[in-house]
Amino acid sequence: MTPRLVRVVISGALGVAWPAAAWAFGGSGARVWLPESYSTYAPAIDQLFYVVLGLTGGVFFLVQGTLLVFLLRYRRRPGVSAHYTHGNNTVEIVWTVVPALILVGLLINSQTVWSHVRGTPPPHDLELEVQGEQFAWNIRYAGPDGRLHTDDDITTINQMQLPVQQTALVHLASTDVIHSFFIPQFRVKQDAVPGLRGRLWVTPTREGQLEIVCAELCGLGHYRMRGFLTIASPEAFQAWLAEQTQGGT
Ligand SMILES: [Cu+2]
Repeated sequence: MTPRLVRVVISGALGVAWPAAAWAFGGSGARVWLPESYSTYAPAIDQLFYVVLGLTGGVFFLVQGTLLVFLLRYRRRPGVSAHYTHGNNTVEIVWTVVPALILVGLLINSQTVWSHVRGTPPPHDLELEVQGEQFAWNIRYAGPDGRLHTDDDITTINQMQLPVQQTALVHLASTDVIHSFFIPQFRVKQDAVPGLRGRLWVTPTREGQLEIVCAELCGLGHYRMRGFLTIASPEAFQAWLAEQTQGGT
């Protein structure tokens, strides 16, 4: 196999990979994997995902391209005998050190994102509890006293509302089996485990209507365990909450 053929194979692989990547991650409308983002930390998580995907995708094409080149170049041919080679120390050091550095970089990057999303929550504007139950989401807001689990709590079933640009602290619980509280647009997915209290926070970045999904097979009615989330202006949220107070407890 000639060096020219090697170049053709590599540029061919890149020629396929590059437009595919541009289509998948580029401009508006060409969204194939991740749904639109609605939380302050979603862009950082997405960026990390795309960096890891780009690196592993690049390595994939590089390895497969090299495999193809070697298959063609060192195929059995009449009159050409195989020869023994022990390897190359320089190449081995390079392909060990470079991935190690990339992994350390990814570790630092992902740890930074992780500690922001799952570390100490920032000061919150409101606090609520989400309790999974076969097969519904019980939502509990603190009443006028600002504390959960008191007489003036406001409770709803499968109806959640959050004010835009305000930070909500969410306590997660379950009454029966393991459920998973999943709002893809927030990039939030966390198990609600009986006997444990989970905690997460979110600051919605724009108004809209989203769905709350249970992402853990939790029984026969798992398919219908579905809640609705409205992200509204702070005024509309307060009005809704007042409405729940009057109609509820
Ligand atoms: Cu469930």
